[in-house]
Amino acid sequence: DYGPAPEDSAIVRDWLHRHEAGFGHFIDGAFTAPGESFAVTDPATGAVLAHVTQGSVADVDAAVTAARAAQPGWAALPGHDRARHLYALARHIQQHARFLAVLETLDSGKPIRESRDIDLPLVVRHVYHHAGWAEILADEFPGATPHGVCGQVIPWNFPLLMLAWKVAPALAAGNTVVLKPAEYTPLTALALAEIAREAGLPKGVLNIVTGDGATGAALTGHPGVDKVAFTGSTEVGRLIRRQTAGSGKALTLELGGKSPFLVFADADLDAAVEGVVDSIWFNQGQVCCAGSRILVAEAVAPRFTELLRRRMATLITGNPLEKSTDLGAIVHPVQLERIRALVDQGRAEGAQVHQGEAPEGCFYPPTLVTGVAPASVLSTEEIFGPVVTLTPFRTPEDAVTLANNSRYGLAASVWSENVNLALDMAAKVKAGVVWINAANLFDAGAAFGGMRESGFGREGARAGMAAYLSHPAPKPKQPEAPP
Ligand code: TXE
Repeated sequence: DYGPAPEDSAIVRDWLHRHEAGFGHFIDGAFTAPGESFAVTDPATGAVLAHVTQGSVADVDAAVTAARAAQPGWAALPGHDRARHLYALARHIQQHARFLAVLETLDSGKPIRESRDIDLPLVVRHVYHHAGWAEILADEFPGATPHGVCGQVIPWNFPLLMLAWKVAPALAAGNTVVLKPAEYTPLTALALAEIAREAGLPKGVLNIVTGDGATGAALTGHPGVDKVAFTGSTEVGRLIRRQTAGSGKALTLELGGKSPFLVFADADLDAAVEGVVDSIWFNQGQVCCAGSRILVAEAVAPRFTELLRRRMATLITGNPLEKSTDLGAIVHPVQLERIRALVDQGRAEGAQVHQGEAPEGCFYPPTLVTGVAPASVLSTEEIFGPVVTLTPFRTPEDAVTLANNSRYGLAASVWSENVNLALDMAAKVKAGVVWINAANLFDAGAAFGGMRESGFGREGARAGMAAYLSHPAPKPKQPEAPP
């Protein structure tokens, strides 16, 4: 039950109205005066929501200085005291969850159903989970110490959830943080800064600097940052790897994907169709681990394609604030153009494009593409939109070859009623995460991360905690690094 959305929207409108003069950064427990700024828009309507400061090198430096000053005191707190702060933060986020969900939907274009029922609950769960880690850290990682100051740069597809994934373990471990949200979607991070202050988080422990890629580069390159954590494009991940090489900074990268979705002949096809919906048509396909390549057993390919096309036709694309909406707006016109250009190129290469409906504006319909060659652009490029390819395979060996024919290795989904086959596939497909008869399941207690050009390092669970700590020898095992 969603309750009266207009009430929640009114709270968001009031909040935006209060900040009409623009947002500064959140540094050392206080907001700075707004500086040179850029507009943040609602992609569904094009309306300007707020003005946000473009972070300068000096702004980043002030934030890192604050984080450095706060770090020894934060790390010196007994684990249960850091836990107490994180429990308080989680409770305060819960209290503001409806406000944050509406704000997230306005800023990113994602359907309210997703921000309320998926993003926000996962955010809260993540903070609670890591509060628990803070309590048991000394026992679980004897001799380990925090890195110091973490510089974290996050993308726009799950603005608040990516913040929680990065901030919660960093703080639990005794690090302090400077985080830069994506330029398209900085608003929930700023709201969270207010909430952290309200929850009594000590000043300087969490700092938020807004801005674009230049601000991000100033942060990841800052000599006062000990650990860099980045989620975003493979291109920028590569730049950051070069920038930090030899600096002694710890680094984790969560980058792009082109994840296979394997449907075997004995699979529950109706369930697999719902799996596709949750996989590629979730968040308009702007999901790093989206199952963007369906590989389906030849024997059931015609029937599966038909079921999928029928289901696709029922999906509603439109106003993200409507609770019946399945696909909201694409985050930004630049991304919309990118999706369009890739699909046009695929069409020119001879692919058949089947589409649902979408309104005018920054929207893109759910799209199924058949007849794609394995080397074609639609089979290989991360589209980051609601576009999925479908390719039949003959044997399980063919399926593995097709699945692994990618420079990425983030996630995979295997559908079969034969558990031996499913487990065999899970071992053979090169992916950091493999779901069986499921897709896009996330939990703070399960590690997430990629191999190959999808990056390295894990977030969540024990491995995610370990990434925020310096360990006495032996060193934690590093997953396969990208070239
Ligand atoms: O990503 P960027 P963009 C993929 C997806 C998408 C494409 C482009 O395919 O279509 O990338 O999106 C900051 N140093 N993904 O251009 O540029 C930037 O300000 C430090 C997949 O928006 O990687 C933002 O905060 N930081 C992905 C963040 O990096 C820099 C999620 C991500 O932006 C920087 C997003 C620099 N030199 C896009 N340049 C996923 N895997 O989830 C930019 N940034």
